[in-house]
Amino acid sequence: MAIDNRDHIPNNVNLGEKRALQRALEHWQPQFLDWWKEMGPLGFADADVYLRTATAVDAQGWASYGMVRMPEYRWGIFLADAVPDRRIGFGDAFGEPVWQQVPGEHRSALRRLIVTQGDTEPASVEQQRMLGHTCPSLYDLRNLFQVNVEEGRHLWAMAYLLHGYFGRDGREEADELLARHSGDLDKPRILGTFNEPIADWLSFFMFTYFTDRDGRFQLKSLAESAFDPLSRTCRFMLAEEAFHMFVGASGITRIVKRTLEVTRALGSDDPAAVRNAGAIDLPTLQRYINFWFSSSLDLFGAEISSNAASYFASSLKGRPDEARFTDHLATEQSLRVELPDGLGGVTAEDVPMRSAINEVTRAAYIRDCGTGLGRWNRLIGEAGNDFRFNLPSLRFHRSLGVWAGVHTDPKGRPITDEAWRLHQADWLPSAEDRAFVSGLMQRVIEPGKVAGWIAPPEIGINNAPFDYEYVRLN
Ligand code: BYC
Repeated sequence: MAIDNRDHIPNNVNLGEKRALQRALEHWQPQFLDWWKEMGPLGFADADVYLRTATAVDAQGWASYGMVRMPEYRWGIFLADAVPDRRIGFGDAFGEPVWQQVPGEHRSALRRLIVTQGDTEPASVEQQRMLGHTCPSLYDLRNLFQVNVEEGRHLWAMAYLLHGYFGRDGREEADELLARHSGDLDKPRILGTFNEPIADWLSFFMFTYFTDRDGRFQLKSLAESAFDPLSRTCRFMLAEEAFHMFVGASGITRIVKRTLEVTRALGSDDPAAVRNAGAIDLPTLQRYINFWFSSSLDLFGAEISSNAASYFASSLKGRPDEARFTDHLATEQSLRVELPDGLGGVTAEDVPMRSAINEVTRAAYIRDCGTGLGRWNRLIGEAGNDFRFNLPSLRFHRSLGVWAGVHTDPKGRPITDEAWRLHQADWLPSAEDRAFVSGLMQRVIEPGKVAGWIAPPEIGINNAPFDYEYVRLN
């Protein structure tokens, strides 16, 4: 179904014929806009930004580009086309027709999943609120804003489900999505990573590489859901999400390139010399990787999780790309999961597959994270440098699950508290690293110019050149 952009709320869900729902969402819309004004990008409400907006969900229509002021962005409700005769792909209801309404017995679990997903979207906009003031180029500024407006749209996607399928509790939860705030001591966002500050662009690129990728895998798992409206909305969100990860992957690639250029010019990769020359040394990049990767690993939940087992059993949340698995009931298999042995070592346990679903999803995520590192390491190798990035062990620096509170080195070897205190600054960004990175963040807004710590992109947006005026600051 085509998107009707003349509607007050653009949508392809026939909103005009669902009067009560339309009224409820029209009531929520000004609250959303107030939230955007208060918590969205600070100071750019009047800027014209070269943004893509969805005008249809098919391959041609979903990316229309033009100059838009962010508060006038057409946030709407877009579901991927329904799959005819779609059947439930996993869990106890495997093979049955998917649901168009929420079964009473699954109502609260499903609402919890939708709220948790929805909570991350505005959280990320809040985390990135100040970044516009230190953008390395107009191209990057535009990409930040594209990511922000789309996270706002993903919030709309979840608010629609809450309003449309969960009655009064859903409306209250949709209000709460605008009331919690990232890092707020009294009303923080639900998941840990979304309360971490994103104070500099290096963190932004790491976040879009590692944390948005968690989003990709969670959305893939929710796209498998028996609740068809959730599945359809997640499938469309995944199309938008790809760009966010491109921003992260290409951003880090450009930083690495610039560091290698500086290293070549200096004839040295001494971190202090690289820093003096205004680039980010590779060991600092590794520490940022360690931080954002380990924080994002927590987002998959505990290794052994009765929540995950019951989501799977109830066909609410599957595994990413469920069709690739052979056994969709997952009642017979088990997965070997590593645990601390309580004596400073590592042991392993066979866990029934349904209870280990978070671990299966985390493993798929870790494999996917490796692709960017492979590319960056190739660039480093081609520059004749011996340094290589590594993903730390999944035991390293965890705040959630069986490894929470157990100190290990990046290889996952348990270490004493004393050794942790001694080496922490070698493995995670220190206050000094953060101060250095923050010192590099100077705003560059001349078309075609870029900050000294990052290389320009190879191509622009939608075939426009790099020196296109992607943002007009009015
Ligand atoms: N921090 O059995 P457990 C994205 C809670 S990112 C704090 O271990 P479960 C995006 C958990 O809620 C994707 N609390 O795990 C990216 C539970 O609480 P309740 C977001 C945490 O339930 C960038 C308790 O601990 N989407 O889209 O199997 C920009 C025990 O849970 C954390 C989703 O997450 C944490 N890290 O799985 C913008 C999908 N982890 O219920 C957007 C929806 C867990 O006992 N969420 N807890 O009060 C889920 O599927 C699951 O809630 C989780 C946790 C995967 C997060």
